[in-house]
Amino acid sequence: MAEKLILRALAGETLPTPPIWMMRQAGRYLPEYRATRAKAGDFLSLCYNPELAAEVTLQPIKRFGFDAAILFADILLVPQALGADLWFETGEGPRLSTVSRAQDMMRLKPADAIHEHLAPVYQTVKILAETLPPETTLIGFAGAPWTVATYMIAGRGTPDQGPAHALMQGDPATFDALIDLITDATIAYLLAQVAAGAEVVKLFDSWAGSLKGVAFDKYALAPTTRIITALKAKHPDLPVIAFPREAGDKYIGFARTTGADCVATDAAVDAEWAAQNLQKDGCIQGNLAPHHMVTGGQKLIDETKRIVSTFSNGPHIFNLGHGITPDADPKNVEAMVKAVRG
Ligand code: 1CP
Repeated sequence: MAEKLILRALAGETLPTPPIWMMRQAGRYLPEYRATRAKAGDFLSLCYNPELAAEVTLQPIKRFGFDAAILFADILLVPQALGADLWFETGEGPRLSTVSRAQDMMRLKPADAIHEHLAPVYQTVKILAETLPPETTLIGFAGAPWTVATYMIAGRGTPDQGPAHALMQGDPATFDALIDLITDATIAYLLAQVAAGAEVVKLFDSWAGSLKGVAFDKYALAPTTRIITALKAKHPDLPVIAFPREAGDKYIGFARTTGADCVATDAAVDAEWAAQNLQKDGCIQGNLAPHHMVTGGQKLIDETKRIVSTFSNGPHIFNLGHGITPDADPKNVEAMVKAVRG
């Protein structure tokens, strides 16, 4: 049987204390991250520098003793590997060349052409697999096709994913071709991460909540199912975590339908409800609201303990409901870890 706590929880075991890691655990709230990023030059140079990317991946493990390390990279490296331009505007966020009509698709590369561009990421995974403490699980990841498509279509983050919805309605053939291309590229990318040493993979569908009804089934459920089916055909025992953020009622049955071993729940999901409706299908990850990492105090301790106790009758990985923010205080992270581990 697997010794690592995260692998045990993902295999369905109810543990006396849930294992813990944190979305965006390597990031700007840590002074040591900012120092290494400065050494690399900028964020993208850091992503493509295997030694430094491995270093920042390990920083939160050394500081907090988390049970999992998540590869330091970004979901937008896949569009870049497919041929999109990608840059980060300081203080604003990512910018990409856009896909808004059939001709834009013709400028993109085929899915199996991504590996040369992404080779440094696989090298980061390899370094991590060789250097992580034996009790720490290595998580690889990718963005889910819908979420990646929203950035490729709009060329940036959008509050309502308007441009992506417009393309879905206005030119469904181009939209479907883009989703298919990203799906194929994601399968190839995650298989390469697993070959390099990733033990678990996570699919981030950060904007799944803006897909309603049939669109959710077609563009969140179906691509995720296709990816997980392809991964498990080659690696039947590979655990997969799916994060259909803000999916609401659509969380019900998501793991069963897609084949995911675990669903990550956002902070809007009531833990009591999730324990009743979701945990019977497998492991739950989540779901402390990230603002507690900024505000701290007794509320942080009480909320942490409430979540741990609510999920204590089934398999659970403690995490935030979304990424930790740059204004978070590392002392609050320490307090959270202590509250989980008792
Ligand atoms: O200035 C900096 O140093 C860049 C900030 C930053 C970081 C630390 C970005 C830009 N990406 C990352 C790393 C990152 N991104 C990881 C690494 C591992 C870890 O968690 O420690 C992961 C897993 C991601 C995933 C990611 N990138 C998502 C999905 C998860 C989520 O937060 O919803 C998304 C949507 C992105 C896109 C992205 N990259 C960066 C930003 C600021 C954004 C959001 C852009 C937007 O919508 O406006």
